[in-house]
Amino acid sequence: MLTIFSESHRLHHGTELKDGVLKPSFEQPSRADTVCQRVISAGLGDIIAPRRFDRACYVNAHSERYVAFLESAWDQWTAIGRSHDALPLVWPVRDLANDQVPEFIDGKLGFFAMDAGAPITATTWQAVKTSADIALTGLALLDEGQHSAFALCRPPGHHAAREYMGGYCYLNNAAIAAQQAITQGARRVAVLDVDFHHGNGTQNIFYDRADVLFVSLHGEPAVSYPYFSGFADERGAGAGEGLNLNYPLPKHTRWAQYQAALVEACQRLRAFGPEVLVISLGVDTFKDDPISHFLLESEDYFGIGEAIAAVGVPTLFVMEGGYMVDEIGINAVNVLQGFEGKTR
Ligand code: Q9C
Ligand code: ZN
Repeated sequence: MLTIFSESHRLHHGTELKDGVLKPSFEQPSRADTVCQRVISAGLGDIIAPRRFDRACYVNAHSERYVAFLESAWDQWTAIGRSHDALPLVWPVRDLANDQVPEFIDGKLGFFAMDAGAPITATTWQAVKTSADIALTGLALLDEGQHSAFALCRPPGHHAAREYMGGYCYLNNAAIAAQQAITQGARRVAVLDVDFHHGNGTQNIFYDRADVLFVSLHGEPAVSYPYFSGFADERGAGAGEGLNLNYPLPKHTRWAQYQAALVEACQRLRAFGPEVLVISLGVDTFKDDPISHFLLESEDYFGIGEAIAAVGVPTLFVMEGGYMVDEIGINAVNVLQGFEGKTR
């Protein structure tokens, strides 16, 4: 399997609130480098650079005004003399929600964000754009006849919705690739999200769509970020009714319980008859992940790849979460090798 990777991801590293204190984010550059090293040491296949794509490829999954905001936020932030990471501090909750984009940057940051977990630095946009281009390059490889590809994206994408960033995510790399497949003529595309956290952004983007099935396995919202989405009764709307499937799982979920949900999810994916399958590949379901609470072991990740292979569709793997442990490389590559038929 080919891997698409760029060292440009190192242009992004920011801060986040942890226990009320601003600290370096768990979402660190070393993550992607660890996974890349494992791709090499496991002999997964060649590593190639991303191609460049036009910003028009990000619009459709996202709105024009949101992409324009991401491109210009740092300049607006520094124009008034600020130099630390740009972070939002006020949000349009429930009764305050309307469609007016504020003029001032503090208002814009809140309007286009779900939380303070997506800091913007001077070089964030360059890393974010390259991450989306990595996913789009992976999709192009499938078009060119590859049965699978690994988009080693960083920053991740699945919390980014049509019009907001959050949870370390800016552009939704998996959704952009899925949308590109549709734009290029695919009639049905499916996205399976196995990151520990609910893929609220991908759900938001495709919620009313009949041509994209979204399926997510994740920690139950009562005790897991992002807390306000990922319930089993969120099943899609309008033409997309029944085409959004959430599998919330309890704290301390182990492989047997996870596998049962995954196998059912994969049957639903297969029944939909997609021409392309996009996987939001997070490995923060691991027992030692510092911000999550499932208990998967490294060898279980072969089983995730095996279940995905049973769907029997050309598959693009897009890297999402997995934090601060040496095993993220082993676990991510175990999924890819499990997909290729290696079981131990
Ligand atoms: N103390 C992804 O895995 N913070 N995003 C949760 C941790 C945000 C995770 C609280 C987690 C976002 C792509
Ligand atoms: Zn996650």
